[in-house]
Amino acid sequence: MFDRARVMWMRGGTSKGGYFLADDLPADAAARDAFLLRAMGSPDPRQIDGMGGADPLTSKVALVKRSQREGVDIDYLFLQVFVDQAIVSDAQNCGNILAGIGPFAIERGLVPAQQDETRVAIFMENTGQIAIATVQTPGGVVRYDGDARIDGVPGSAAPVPLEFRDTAGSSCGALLPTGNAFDTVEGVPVTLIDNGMPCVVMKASDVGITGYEDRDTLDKDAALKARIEAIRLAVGERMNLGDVREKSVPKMMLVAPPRNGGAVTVRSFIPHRAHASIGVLGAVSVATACLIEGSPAAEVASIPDGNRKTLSVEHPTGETTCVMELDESGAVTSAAMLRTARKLMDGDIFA
Ligand code: NQM
Repeated sequence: MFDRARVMWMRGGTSKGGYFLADDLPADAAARDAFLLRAMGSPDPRQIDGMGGADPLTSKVALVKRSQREGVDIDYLFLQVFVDQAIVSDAQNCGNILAGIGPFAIERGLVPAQQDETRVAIFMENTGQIAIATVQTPGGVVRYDGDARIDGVPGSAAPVPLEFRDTAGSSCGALLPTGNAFDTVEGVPVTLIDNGMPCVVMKASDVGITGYEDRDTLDKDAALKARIEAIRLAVGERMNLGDVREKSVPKMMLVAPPRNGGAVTVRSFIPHRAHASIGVLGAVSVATACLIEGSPAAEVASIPDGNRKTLSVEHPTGETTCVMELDESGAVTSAAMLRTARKLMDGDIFA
């Protein structure tokens, strides 16, 4: 039985998880997933017998290997280990865990560190797209401390800017899988959108909340959760995601007008727990929905002029800024976001 593997535990953005070299885990997916469930302590709401933090945001895994692709350094596969179900899913990507991939790849010797900073081109296997991460490497060593701050994480750390190109239709095949600015599902106008993360974007007021609630209040709202889960299950096929009962996508995004000078306020469900802040590609997808004429999000958003837009997405613990580049037709061609990461431990994990 496979019962031990080398791992680095890292915070990536506002998430946390185990970073493995792909070769350090079994190639057989069933054996790999059985090991990861044991390692995280799933299924168990407290994950008491494993390393998971009893929260989907801290029950995450990255598998990393050197890429054979032209112009790409690293292949990254993200796995969501469900907390209270025996499920390990590769059906979604994760832009927060992505923030630790460059530092991890350099630390493990897969990418040579440059003098001041090192640019790492990362192929995101879950969605078949590329992200560029820039890692601080003064003197050829990864630097974790610094002055960059992201809401949802105390203190400051070295910046890890992430840039995404061509993320439209990452999992759904098209930015708007139904071709519509909105569809009405279970009586609620929703935009079905995928600009890096499949999302269902609706006005918070259309499902009976303000959109300014805190995470705990949302997590206790069983009626709201049941209502948005009914919408989620109804749109899986329409978003080309199939039966989504045992998938962590699409994410449910409830938007309201900004309150702190930003572009929009969001409360997201990922999909069964409220997010403490917002996912990276989730934020890109919501920001993109705000730019779609006639969408529910456009009704509440406050959007600056110009083809380069800095959009602050307000969330329960602050805001996340997305810098979006648009072409002449108004389509988003790239998105950039600032994240940070921190190495927490390096060693062996047992199952
Ligand atoms: O949307 C949580 C997170 C995420 C995903 C989730 C993410 C992204 O905050 O790119 O980062 O939506 O499950 O880690």
